[in-house]
Order: sequence, then structure tokens, then C-alpha cells
Amino acid sequence: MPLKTVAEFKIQRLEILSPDGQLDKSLEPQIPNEKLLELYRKMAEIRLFDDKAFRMQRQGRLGTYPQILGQEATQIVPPLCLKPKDWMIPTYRGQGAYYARGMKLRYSLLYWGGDDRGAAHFPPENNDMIFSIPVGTHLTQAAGLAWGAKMNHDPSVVLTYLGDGTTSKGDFHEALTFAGVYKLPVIYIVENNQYAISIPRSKQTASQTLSQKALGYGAVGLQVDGNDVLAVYKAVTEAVERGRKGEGPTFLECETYRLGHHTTADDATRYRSEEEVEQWRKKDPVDRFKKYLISKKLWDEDRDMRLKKEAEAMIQAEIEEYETMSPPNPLNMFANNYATAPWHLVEQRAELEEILKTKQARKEVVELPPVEGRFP
Ligand SMILES: Cc1ncc(C[n+]2csc(CCOP(=O)(O)OP(=O)(O)O)c2C)c(N)n1
Repeated sequence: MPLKTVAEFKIQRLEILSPDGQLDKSLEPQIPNEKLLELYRKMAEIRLFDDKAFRMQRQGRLGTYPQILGQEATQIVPPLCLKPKDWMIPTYRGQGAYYARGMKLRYSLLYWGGDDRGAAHFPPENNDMIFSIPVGTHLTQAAGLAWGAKMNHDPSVVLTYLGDGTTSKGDFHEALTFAGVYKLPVIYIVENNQYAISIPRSKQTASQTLSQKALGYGAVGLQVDGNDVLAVYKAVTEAVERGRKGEGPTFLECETYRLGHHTTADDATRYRSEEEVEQWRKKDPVDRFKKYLISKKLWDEDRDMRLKKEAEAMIQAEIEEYETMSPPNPLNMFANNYATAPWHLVEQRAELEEILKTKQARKEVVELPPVEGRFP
């Protein structure tokens, strides 16, 4: 007897502007010209910043730095589909997403320069969260924030990011289970950049697509061309609307490629070929979108040159702010972590205090600013 089919699924992929510039008019989202230009400007600016930051690390002016080269569309577009009161939690590869939300670049430099005054300087009207270096631990927090919003009848949505490798973690399963059961207004964006450090996507999971993982949790799942600004914009705006209407979570697999190393501590040439990288360069999100704007007569090469000049000056000013900021009090690192500090931190803090006093007495350190934050 033939078996009965109890459920059938399909996985769809959204592509609007192909790598060679073909536009699917039937899917083209209606984006105001001003917004189109803002998307492009921010992508072009963050690309220049990324290159500058990479060079600064090589010159010893920055600590480890995770490049976002090639991922500008997935970094910049989703945050620009949100309202400030929505929540956003990027991964450590998140300087583009923070920039799109209005955080000044000097704070990303500070963070990757090893100064904890960096990264968490969001505009005060934003509901953003600091990213976590541990992969995946923020995914359940995103579900929790969305649950809180739902219980408070707050129409905010939560948008969070993860990498392809992170879909193999237990946190992913827990977060998606919860988000699906409680129909939470949360959007999980996978930046499938094809690698988790040196582990290629094919060794990460036997799942044919990542987007199909959504089905196991009752989330809406979609594969998106992550280097296509129009597709990312359409997919995220629809996910945000679904979330606001109480229709539950969305899981978007945005296919992109990390053109640089995993971080400056990695050497990608050891595990992938130049031919592979070259194939992905042809799908570049910034160039592709620029051609689209030119075809719409919204942009031209002169304006592009002017934009780059202005961006360079803006980035230079941010670097100067970063490099001339007086150093923080090292004791700050103990603040704001615990409601009640555990004994070993009390001891370590006291020890550092002693060391700093001795160094100051010997004039080995300059005058330190007051300690910031709370250390109970
Ligand atoms: C809990 C935890 N385990 C291991 C690491 C080390 N680590 C840092 S990034 C990374 C790979 C993450 O890959 P993916 O999720 O694909 O994100 P991508 O960096 O490619 O954007 C690993 C294993 C970590 N930071 N946290």
C-alpha cells in the first residue's frame, strides 16, 4: 500500500537583481529613491572603512579585526528596514550593522582596539544589544526579547544575525524551538558566507539548504541572494511586517561570501582557492547595486568619486577620534558585569588596584581617569 503523504514542503529562493544586472521587474520592491541612495552610500562607506581597519590592524594600530568585505548588503540592508525601537543583535562581524543603525565608527575601532568603551555606543533611541563573541549565545536572548515584546503588546520586532556555522549549535535549536512555539516577532538572518573559519558550508551540515531548517520549528524560511540588495530588502521588510502582525518568526538564509579572512588572525588562502574567491567577486553586492542605481539614473561616476572622497574624510576623522582618545581606567573592565561581584573578581580587582597605585607612584603610568561603571 502506498504511504500517505502527511506534509510536503518546498524551499524558495528570492533573487531580484542577478549578478549580471538582470532585474526581475515583477519582484522589484518599491523603495523611495532617497532610501536607495542611503543604502548605497552606507554600503560604500563601510567598504572603505573595512579596508582601512584591516590595514590598521596590519600596522599594529588595531587588535584583531573581522572583515565584512563581500557582506555589505546583509550588513547594511536589514538594519535599515527597522525602526529605532526594534531590537538588533549582530554577531561579532557586525560593524556594518551597527553603522547602519547609526553608531559612529570610532566605537567599532575602539572595540577592536581592545577598549571596552567601544561597540556599545548606540544612539540612545535605539534598542540595540552588544554582540557576543561566543557564537550563538545571543540567539536565545533574541527569542527572549521577542517574547518580552509580545507579552507587553509592544509592536517591536527583534532582528538578529548568525553565521552558517552557528546553525549547527544547540543554541540555534533552542532559540528557534521557542520562537516557533510562541510565534515570536523575531527575525533570524543567517549570513551564509560559506565558511565557519576554515570549515566550508558542505562540511558544516548535510542539510541541502540552511533555510529548510526553519521548517522544523514552524518558522517561515526563505533562501535569499544575500548579495542582492533588493532581495535582502524585500525579504527583511516582509519578515518585519509578519513579526509586527503577530505571525511569528522568520528565518532567512542570505547566501553571500566572505571575500576576506575570517579575522586578521586567519589566513584564508590555506583552505580555499583564488578561483573560488574570483567567482564570488563577480557577484559583488556593492558593484551590482551601483549598476542598478546608474540604470535608474540615480547615480553616476562623478557622484561616486565625490562620495568616496567624503567617506574617506569622515573615516579619517573617526580614526583620529579613536587614536587621540585618552586611555580608560583599566579597572573599568570589572564594572557592569555582575549584580554582585564574585570573590575572585573582588580579589583580582584589588590586585590590579595595587599594581596601578605602585605604577603611578613610580610615574610609570599617566594620570588615570575616574573609574566608570558599577562594581558592587
Ligand atoms: C561558543 C564558541 N565556540 C567557538 C568559538 C570560536 N569561533 C569563533 S567564530 C567561529 C566560526 C563561526 O562561523 P559562522 O557561524 O559561520 O560565522 P562567520 O564568522 O563565518 O560569520 C568559531 C568556531 C566561539 N567564538 N564561540
